[in-house]
Amino acid sequence: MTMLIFGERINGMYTDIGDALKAKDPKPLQFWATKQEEGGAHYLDLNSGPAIPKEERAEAYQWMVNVVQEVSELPLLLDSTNYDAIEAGLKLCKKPAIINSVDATPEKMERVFKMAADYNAGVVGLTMDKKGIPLDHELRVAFAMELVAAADEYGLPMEDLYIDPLILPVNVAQEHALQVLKSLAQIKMLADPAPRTVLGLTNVSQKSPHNITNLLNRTYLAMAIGAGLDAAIMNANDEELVDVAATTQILLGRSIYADSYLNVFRQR
Ligand code: THG
Repeated sequence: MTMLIFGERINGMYTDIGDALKAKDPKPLQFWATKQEEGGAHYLDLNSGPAIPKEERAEAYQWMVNVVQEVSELPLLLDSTNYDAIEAGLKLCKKPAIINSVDATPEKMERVFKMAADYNAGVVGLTMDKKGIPLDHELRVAFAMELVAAADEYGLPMEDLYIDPLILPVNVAQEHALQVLKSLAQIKMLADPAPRTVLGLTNVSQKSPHNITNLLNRTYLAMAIGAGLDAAIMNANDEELVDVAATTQILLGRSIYADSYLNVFRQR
């Protein structure tokens, strides 16, 4: 199974998308849906961000799902903390989607895992609870174990559970980067078959100077895949980042080497 690329760009934190959501202008969302698909994305993450007030989120979310599906056949990650908005979106998804995300709080896990069963969706499980994100990998892995147990209880197959040990910006939370790598390795040993793993990769370089953000993303992606990362919410239009993903698959023996392996990966 090749490394999965989840395109991050349809997110209201980007001003073009935030403005488009407020104006109900489909063009920027459709532009980025097509562009990320061309870059190599396997799924598209949809996050309305802070642009839309809470009471309008479900309707806005349905609009996002519809306009993106008009131009792209890619499956979607519904990225929201508002589960009514996610459920509204799930009703419209043409392909099995992934709910992004749930933390290890029992009430939330009940709602989300039941919803996943009802709509044949996958789930991203965050290794945190209402008290926040732990530093130590032991605590992250303990939350991962709770997510695995709940998925099992509600009948979600391990291949549909994506555990996210939560990478934070290295400029303000440097010590987390190594703990996340250790967590990835241990999460892959929690169950057989193992749950999948995912990160919001670009978090690592957030608010670092622009001349080093690409380098941070590319280097951390290679390290994380080496440790056990199966999927990343990432910039699908950084060609060298996508090439790093392809190269890891060669060096880990998951794709067969040919001098032209980059072209093979890009055309797949
Ligand atoms: N885990 C899960 N889901 C997530 C995240 C995660 N969803 C949201 C986020 N984190 C992943 N998506 C992004 C999208 C953009 C950026 C970071 C993560 C980002 N962008 C640029 C920046 O700030 O430097 C540009 C922003 C701008 O232009 O305004 O950082 O961790 N499950």
